[in-house]
Amino acid sequence: MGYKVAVVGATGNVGREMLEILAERGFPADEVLAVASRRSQGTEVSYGDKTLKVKALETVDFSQYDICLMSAGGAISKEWSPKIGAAGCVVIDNSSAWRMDPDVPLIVPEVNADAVAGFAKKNIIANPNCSTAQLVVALKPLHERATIKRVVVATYQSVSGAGKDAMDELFSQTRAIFVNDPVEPQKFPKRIAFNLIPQIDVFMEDGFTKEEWKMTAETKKILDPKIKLTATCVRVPVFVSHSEAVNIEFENPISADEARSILREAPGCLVVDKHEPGGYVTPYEATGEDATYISRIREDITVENGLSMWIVADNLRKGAALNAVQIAEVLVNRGLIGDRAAA
Ligand code: 11C
Repeated sequence: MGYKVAVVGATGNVGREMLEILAERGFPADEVLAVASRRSQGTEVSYGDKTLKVKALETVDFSQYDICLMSAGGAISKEWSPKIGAAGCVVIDNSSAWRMDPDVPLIVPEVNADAVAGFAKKNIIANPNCSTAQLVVALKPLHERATIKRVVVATYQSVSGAGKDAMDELFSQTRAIFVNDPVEPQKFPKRIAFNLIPQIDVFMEDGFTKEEWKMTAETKKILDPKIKLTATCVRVPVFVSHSEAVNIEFENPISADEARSILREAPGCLVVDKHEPGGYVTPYEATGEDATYISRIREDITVENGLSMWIVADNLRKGAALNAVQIAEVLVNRGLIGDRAAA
């Protein structure tokens, strides 16, 4: 017998991916319910080779479900996750609403699966920001070997991180430029087609953007509060997959060869690092894949114990939906939730 799973935000970029990944990985579900806003009620979404009709959030009795994968934005999550959790259904939330709550574990299974044990206080588990998830998957094994002191990262983030409308905006602006139509930025603060934008999310008082702050705060919570991290987050005209140029300073010596062999063995990581044209992974190749790809690993001789590298992953999968499903698998595999069907 399996579990009863609700996917809230089922019509969005990440929600659709959650349904696909649940089916793809054969998650032991007896029932999967697609949920979204009243506006989307009745819309059809795919779950493997099945088609599900979307139900409106307000009409669902969550006491009948074991797990709720939620990707409906921060405001909906703030209102609904506590209610769903109180009904006995464990929420795995993809928004930023709960990530910094000390009673809510923030989990990347390859990095801190054991921290999931704290979920029962609120019945909520948080999924990190996509740029953080892929970064910590690669940092964790290196931190274990040589202890990371400081990370400097520049991101190259695809438009899918900003939702379906943002993907449409890149498409329509690109088309408009080709046919000589006027280009009006809507979702993004400036033109995104054939351009890039050094702002993701709102500005904070110190001049960093919230996306940059999230990378620092979430890395500390997931991996180690002692790690110093500074980020510059940039939106690029790529549809799917985020890339990161990362410079890492360690307490202890670590060579590029050692880092390569550690990362080759590390869960979730795939090293593609040939010193020849094309011997690295680009966002196009990472799209639709589960791995966090690491390329261009090299020693940084400008600091003691420094490495630089290039990290790419599908932001809708490892950065969101896949990570959420992996957390659900941790709950199931560790016997941390009961299945309603068997009760
Ligand atoms: C982006 N990383 O690419 C963002 C999307 O905190 O979950 C995810 C925002 C978040 O725009």
